[in-house]
Amino acid sequence: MNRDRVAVIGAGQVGATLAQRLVEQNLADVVLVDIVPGLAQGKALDLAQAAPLRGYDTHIVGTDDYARITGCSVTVITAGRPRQPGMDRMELLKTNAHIVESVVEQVIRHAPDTCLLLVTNPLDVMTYLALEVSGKPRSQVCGMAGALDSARMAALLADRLSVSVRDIQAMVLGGHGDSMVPLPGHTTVAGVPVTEFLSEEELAPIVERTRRAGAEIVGLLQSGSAFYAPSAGAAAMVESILLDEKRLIPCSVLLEGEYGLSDVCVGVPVKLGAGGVEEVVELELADEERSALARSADAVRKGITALRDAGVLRE
Ligand code: A3D
Repeated sequence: MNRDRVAVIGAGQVGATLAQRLVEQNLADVVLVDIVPGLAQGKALDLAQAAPLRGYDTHIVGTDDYARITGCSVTVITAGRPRQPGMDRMELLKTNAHIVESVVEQVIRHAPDTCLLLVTNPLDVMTYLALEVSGKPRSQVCGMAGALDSARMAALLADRLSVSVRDIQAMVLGGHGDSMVPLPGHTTVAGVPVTEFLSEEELAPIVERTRRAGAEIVGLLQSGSAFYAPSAGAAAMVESILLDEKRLIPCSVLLEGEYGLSDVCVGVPVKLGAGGVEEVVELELADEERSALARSADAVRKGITALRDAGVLRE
């Protein structure tokens, strides 16, 4: 069978769980890559041996050889360090920039036509770096964060309102950090604005907990960061691309004047289909939401400037 193939770089918590989701959904064959010898091979073997029990025919291989990713239509990059308690995502900048730079170079060498999906933090800066290193158009390079942040907000709202998660459509824009911009005004419960169910005062703690959701989990785990919901966010994006679903998902993407911003990657709603990022969707934002998005973009720009100063990015 001529199934789609997806490369997942980094066989850690997020990468291995994503690989599991992709093969269990019978969505694609997976090539799992890690720099640690044996790690991707071991996890891939384990997942392949779960197939008879879970009933999937998709194939998975683990490797440390990038030549194996040739022909993969989508590549998800999860390689890099996660946060530890008390750490800001930006503290991962330099370490992860070197990892992402070398990973993108190798991916492009072996799968030049692949669509790149970034997960490594700090997400928006890594998406910008991957764009520059790969030389690909913005439609082929995007970052996963809005899917996760929106899911977190939706889960909190469903719990608060005691309704099905399936009926909540939440929207979180901005950089993946403390300055992210949850939009209660664009969040609905079965099509009804959430503001008709909850007052501004009742929504405020949900918005705040959404912003801090990643840190809350890091604090509880004590080692490593969230991976079930992040891998689910990446799987939803891969699915929308492979099946040409054209779902509207907030993703980190290079802005070229949309929302009054340019030369920065930040989370905004995009249409994801077979062509990758097929459209950047511009929402009507209230003045304070627009300025919150601009502030969030400034935080990302600081990271981009730090990489320029360190010589990782071109001037
Ligand atoms: P972890 O479980 O440590 O896995 C990372 C894996 O990357 C390890 O197995 C490493 O061996 C591997 N790796 C390191 N360098 C390379 C390299 N050069 N080539 C190939 N593999 C390499 O971390 P994790 O899976 O929990 O998190 C991975 C990354 O995703 C971190 O940077 C997290 O901060 C980030 N993350 C982002 C989100 C977003 O929403 C954006 C959510 C969760 C995690």
